[in-house]
Order: sequence, then C-alpha cells, then structure tokens
Amino acid sequence: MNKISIFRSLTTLILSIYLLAGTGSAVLYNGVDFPGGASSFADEVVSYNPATGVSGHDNPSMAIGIPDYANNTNYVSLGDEGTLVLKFTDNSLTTSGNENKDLWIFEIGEKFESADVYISKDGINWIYTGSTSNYTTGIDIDAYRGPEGIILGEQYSYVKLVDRLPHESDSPTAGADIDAVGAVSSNAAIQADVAVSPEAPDTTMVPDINAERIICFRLSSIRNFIIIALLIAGAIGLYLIKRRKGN
Ligand SMILES: [Ca+2]
Ligand SMILES: [Ca+2]
Ligand SMILES: [Ca+2]
Repeated sequence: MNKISIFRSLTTLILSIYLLAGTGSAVLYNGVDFPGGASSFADEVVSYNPATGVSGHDNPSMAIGIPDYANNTNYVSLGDEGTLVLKFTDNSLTTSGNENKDLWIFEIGEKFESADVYISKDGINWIYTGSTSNYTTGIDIDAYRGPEGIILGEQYSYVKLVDRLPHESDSPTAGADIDAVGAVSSNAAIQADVAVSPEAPDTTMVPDINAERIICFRLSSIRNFIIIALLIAGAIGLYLIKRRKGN
C-alpha cells in the first residue's frame, strides 16, 4: 500500500466513524423518528367515553407512553364514535413552522379505523386538526394555523380522539384501536400545568430528562475523542511518511 492509499484509507475510516456516531441520536418508533425519545408520548388519561363493543379493551391507560402493541394487548378501543382525551405532562405539542408532521397517532387492528383529532391548550377549547388516514398517521398541525386555529410556536398539552363512522369492526374491538399518541414537534411542558408544591417539589421526570442529556453528552464526547485521536494519529502518520521521504 503506497502513501496515498494509506492517507485515503485513514480519511475514509475517520468519516465512517463520524457518520456512524452521528446517527446515535435517532429514536425510531414504528419507523417514525422522535428526537425527544419516550417523553414525546402522551402521559395521562384525562377522559375516556367509549361506546359499546369494547369489553376487555377498555383500559385507556394502554394509549399512554410509547407504541407497545403486542399479542393483541396494550391498546384501547374507542367504540363507534367513542372519545379519548390524553394529556402531555412532561412535554407539550408544538408547531414545526413547516409542513413536517408534528403529531402522530398509532392505531392497530385487522381493519384501519379513522378518528378525528383535536388539540387544546386547556382541555376546554379544542382545535380540529384533521383525521387519521392510516394505522400510523402523522398530522401537520401548522396546516391548521389561523386566527381561530393553531398559533405558530404555541404549546398544546391535550389531544382528543373521536372515532369516526362508519362501523368497521365488531365487539370487543369496535372503533379505532389506539396504541399511542406522540409529539414529534415536542417542547417543554407548559409550566402553568405543572403542579409544584413548595414543601415537596415534583421532580419526578427530572432524572429521566437528565439521563437522556447525559447519554447524549457522553455519546458526543466519545465521538469527539475518537475523531481527535484519529486525526492526531493521521497527522503523526503523515509526518513520519514525509520524514522517511526526506531521508
Ligand atoms: Ca410525555
Ligand atoms: Ca408541522
Ligand atoms: Ca399502547
């Protein structure tokens, strides 16, 4: 191997390591990248008003957290025209400022069943943001911006899903079957919604957020260390080659 080949190999190696390390931050759920990780998903059930035909699949907490449907469990059925309201507590849904999908709804079952999607700041005043169109549906909430609609940069804590007719599947999984709801365009939690007691501050979610930051920092540090080490090794190698050439 001549000197030019050695230099090319070294450069390729450095670039490969850099690119591989750079992909470490992606967190994919059903093929959708959630930069905020698991905290991007809905955290609480606010209300659940199912129609009939959901016996055994009527636990709304199954729609909380990351998509985890398996073996016909970990989802909740809405029933025909049933309603589910979820809340983000350690994060909030916001706009991306462009047509990128901001909110994702994960549905399961033998037949896809659509639901209307509404979001809200306060759980009282709702803004319609379209309906689901597939098992995994992304919604661009920026498309609903306007004086009475979505506001750029605003934070929303509540998501309401309302099953749409026609009747598609029978008991016990009537209506849309919801596995998870997540915000790709995820911001910090709305402070007014975080109950903090002076005697006992609620720091439940802080360790989780800090842990993610520490992991990112460590990955970044390791990557930088490897790159610097390889650059130094490359420089030394070039110096030795030049020196030998001089001799
Ligand atoms: Ca969350
Ligand atoms: Ca968007
Ligand atoms: Ca689930």
